[in-house]
Amino acid sequence: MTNVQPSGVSASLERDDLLAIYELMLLSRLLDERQWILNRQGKAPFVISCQGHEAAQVGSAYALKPGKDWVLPYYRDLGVVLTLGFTPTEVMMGLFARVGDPNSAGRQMPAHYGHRKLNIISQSSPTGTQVPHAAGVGLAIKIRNEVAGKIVDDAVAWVSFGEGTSSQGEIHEAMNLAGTHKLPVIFVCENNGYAISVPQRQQMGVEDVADRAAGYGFPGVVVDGSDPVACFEATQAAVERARRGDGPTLIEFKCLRLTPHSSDDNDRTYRSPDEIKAMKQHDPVIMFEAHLKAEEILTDEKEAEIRARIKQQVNEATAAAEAAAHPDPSTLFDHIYADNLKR
Ligand SMILES: Cc1ncc(C[n+]2csc(CCOP(=O)(O)OP(=O)(O)O)c2C)c(N)n1
Repeated sequence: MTNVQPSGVSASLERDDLLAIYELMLLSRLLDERQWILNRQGKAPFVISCQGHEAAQVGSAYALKPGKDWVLPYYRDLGVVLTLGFTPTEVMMGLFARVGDPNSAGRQMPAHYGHRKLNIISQSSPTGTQVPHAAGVGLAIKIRNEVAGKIVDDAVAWVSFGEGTSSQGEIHEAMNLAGTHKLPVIFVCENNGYAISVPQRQQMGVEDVADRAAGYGFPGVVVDGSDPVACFEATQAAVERARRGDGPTLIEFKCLRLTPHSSDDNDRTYRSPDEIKAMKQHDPVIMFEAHLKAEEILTDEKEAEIRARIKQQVNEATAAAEAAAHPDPSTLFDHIYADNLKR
C-alpha cells in the first residue's frame, strides 16, 4: 500500500485547472446546500449529500475523459457527475423527479446518477451493486473493445462506494475478477468513517480499506480526500496504469461527512457537537479556497464573482426544474422492459 501525501501542486494541473476544480467543488457545495433548503421547505423528498467529499469527487473525476471512460458513481457523487458534464438543471430535474431527469426520467429516487451520453451508469438502491457492474464493464472493455454498442479503445471503468459498502460480498467478487484478469477498473472508496450511524471501528478489522487490494493482486492507495490535487494525482496514476493494460487500482479517499447521512437522518443522536465542529475546521472547500488564495491563484474579488455566478446557476436550475413537467403516467412502464427482445 502506498500513501499519497497532500501536495497542493501537480505537474499536470495548470492554474486554470485549479480554478476549474475550485469552481466545480463550490458548485457541488452550493447545489447541495440548496437541495437541503428545498427539502426543509417540503419541496424535495430526499437529499443525500456530497458535503465533505467535494475534493475527492472533483479531483478524481477530473482525471477521467467524459464520454470515453465509463463511470459508475454512488449516491454521494454529485461532484463527480458535475465534473463529467451533468448540468445543475439536470441534477435538479432528478431531485424533483421531472421528465428532464437524465438518470431515469423521474423513475428513481434522487441521486441515482446515470447519463447515457456521458457513459454514467445508474446504480440500484442496494449499496454496492454497481461494483460488479464495473468489473463487467472492465471485462467488456478488455475482451470486446466495445461497451453498449460504443467502441471503447483504451477506456477505463471508474466505480465508487463507501467504506461500509466495502464489507459486502459483491465488492470482493468484483475485485477478485478485476485482479485476476487485470481489468481496467478503478475502484474508489470514499471513506467518511460512517455507514449511516455505524462508525468504521464497528465495520472492519483494518484501518485502511486500501489494504485489501493486496489480496486481489493490485495496488491500494490511501489519499487525503480533502486535497483535490492529491485525489487527481492518485486517480491519474490509476488511469494511466489501467490504460496501459496493467490492471486495477483501489483508491481510498479519507473524506469527511459534513452532514447527516441523509435528510432523513439526525446525526446528533450518534455524533457529538464537538466532533461535528472539529470536522468543519477541515472543510475541503474552505481549505482549497485558502490554498488558492495563498498561492495567489484566487483573490477575494474573483471568489465573489465566482460565487455570484454559481448562485445564479443554482437559482436558474431550481426554477427550471420546479417549472418542468412531471412524467406522463401513460409512460410508467417505458424503459422498464426491453422493447425488442431477440429470441
Ligand atoms: C444492501 C443494502 N444494505 C443497507 C442499505 C441501507 N443503507 C443505505 S446507505 C447505507 C450506508 C452506507 O455507508 P457507506 O458505504 O460507508 O457510504 P456513505 O453513505 O457513508 O458514504 C446503508 C446501510 C442499502 N441501501 N443496501
